Amino acid sequence: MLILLRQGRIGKWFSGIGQEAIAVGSALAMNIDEYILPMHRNLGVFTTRDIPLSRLMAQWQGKASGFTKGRDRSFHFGTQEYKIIGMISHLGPQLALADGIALADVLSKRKNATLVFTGEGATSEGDFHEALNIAAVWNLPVIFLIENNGYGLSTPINEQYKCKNLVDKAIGYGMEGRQIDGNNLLEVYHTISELAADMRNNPHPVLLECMTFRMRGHEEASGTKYVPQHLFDEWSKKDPVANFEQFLLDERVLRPEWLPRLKNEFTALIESELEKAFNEPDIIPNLESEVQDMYKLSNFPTFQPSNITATKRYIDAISDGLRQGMRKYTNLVIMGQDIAEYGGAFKITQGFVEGFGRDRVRNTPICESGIIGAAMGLALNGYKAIVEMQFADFVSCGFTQIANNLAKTHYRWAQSVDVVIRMPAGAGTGAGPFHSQSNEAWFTKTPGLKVVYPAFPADAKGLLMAAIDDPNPVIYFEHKYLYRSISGDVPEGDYYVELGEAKIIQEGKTASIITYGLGVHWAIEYTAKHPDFSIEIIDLRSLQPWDKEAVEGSAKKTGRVLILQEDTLTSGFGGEIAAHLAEHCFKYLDAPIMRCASLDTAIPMNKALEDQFLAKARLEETMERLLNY
Ligand SMILES: Cc1ncc(C[n+]2csc(CCOP(=O)(O)OP(=O)(O)O)c2C)c(N)n1
Ligand SMILES: [Mg+2]
Repeated sequence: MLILLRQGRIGKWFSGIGQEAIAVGSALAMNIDEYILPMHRNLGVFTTRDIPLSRLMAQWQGKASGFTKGRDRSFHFGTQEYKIIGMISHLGPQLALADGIALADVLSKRKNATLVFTGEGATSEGDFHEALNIAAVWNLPVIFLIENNGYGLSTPINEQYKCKNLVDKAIGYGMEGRQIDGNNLLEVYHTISELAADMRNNPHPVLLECMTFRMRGHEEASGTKYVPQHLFDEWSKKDPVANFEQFLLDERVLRPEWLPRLKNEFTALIESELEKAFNEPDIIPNLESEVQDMYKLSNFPTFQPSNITATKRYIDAISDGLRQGMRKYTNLVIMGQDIAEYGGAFKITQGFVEGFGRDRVRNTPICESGIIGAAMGLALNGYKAIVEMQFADFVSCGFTQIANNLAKTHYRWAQSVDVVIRMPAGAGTGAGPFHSQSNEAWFTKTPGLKVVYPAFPADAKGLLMAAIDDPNPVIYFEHKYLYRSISGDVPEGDYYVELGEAKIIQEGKTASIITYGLGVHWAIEYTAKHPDFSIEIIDLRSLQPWDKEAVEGSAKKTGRVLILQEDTLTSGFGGEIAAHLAEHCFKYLDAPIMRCASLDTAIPMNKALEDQFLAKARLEETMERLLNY
């Protein structure tokens, strides 16, 4: 790899020279059907699992027979075929995925262990803490393997952590910890074999610190000037490959005269596999598949809506949808803070533990990132997951997992991530800056996510069931103010509303109000106050994908459009609709497209201030301007 790099024939390369025993020894010790989640230096995991070298080379060269169709580099891919789940660049988020994978094994009573790697540098990330804590609290059979190679890029360990040994942290999590010589292949192999065998029968996590050294730069371009020479001198004596070779010679497993032949065979194999990849044609960009592969294709379920309906509050319709989903999919797991016996902050899952058991209705520690990561792990290992945010505001703590892991996985390596994030959002309850946000725009601009925002009980149920059914990550907004303030007829049994379909709430001729969530109710209130105006109200219901056809149709019909959103004005979703209409419906418009949104401030707690903040305060005035233009 170093030669190829110098020849400019491959891109970035993170060398594992000096650390080979860890990747190879641990991969040999794990059963072939057990998941391994390696990091950027762990070539040995991939070769030990017998992935053809030509495919690895093709991956690094961005060729079609690699694992990501040229979309991601180096080891940033997963493969179910080889039970390897590769990292995203952010390092730490990888760890919680192992929790979810292990949980799926435990729930389906498979006696498997899961192995996840981290560098010592990434143990400073909060994700490390969250993942270990979850695994400990839930007794998950995960080996958290720290490759302590002395440096995180240029940062030596004394600038990375203060404790004497990283393995000492195991005590704090209430789990077993071991520290071993990571340069001794046999020690790695035997330790992992023993730990895995133990946890297969008696699920529990272990923290394993493997002491080693990085003999090259972080990646080749960054050099090693910051590493004192004496460290290289000392550690080169402990080279794991040379020492293992000597061991085999001493034990007479190998004969010296075999060595040249063995090495020549490997060299020839590597060269021929490399040529295969180089001879493969370059990828020809295909616009359609690039866009399409962001999501897994999903089919809207065929179903017969029941004629029997019941009047339900918005909140009860959500519970109904959840319950229905739990009945339909026995592999569906709900996770969230206080959702089990306590029933959740808003009591949406009250009674669920009695109905579905604690395995599937899981209280979690307070760790949004770790739990969303665990949800992804469940999805990788055959489950479906719903994560309840206690408040939508707290989703910022899980942002990397959503925007970088959930959202990008299908595009990167064609793995769907079947996770719904429930988001109790919105203002109107005097809850202040951190319990009131309508933060849909954080997600609508991230390709790979679907985003829905129901305004009525029936849609709340139908969109939730459709979100659960959909194999892609769906961010499901539910408005707290609507929970107990509105009721409506909701069909019993299975009920789905197609993602991406808007609804005309009322027809009109003079102007259109395009809105969603609580905005729909403001619009209805406005038109009720002005029965003499002929206003059309469109409830978007879904924001990603959104119903361009319905919105364009309404704009063409009325020629005047007001976009009403509860979110703050700047860069809100309404801006996207306005831009789209300006581009596609300009000639039909009789007035500028107007936006009515909340103030560009944080959300205040005091009722009078909150009322002033909310878009509703400016609805009359904005409509007047639109109608009089
Ligand atoms: C969240 C995040 N911050 C910073 C980086 C940049 N970065 C990539 S690898 C790395 C060092 C990682 O050190 P360590 O975890 O010890 O792994 P090693 O490279 O030594 O194997 C850094 C800082 C990143 N990829 N992600
Ligand atoms: Mg390191």
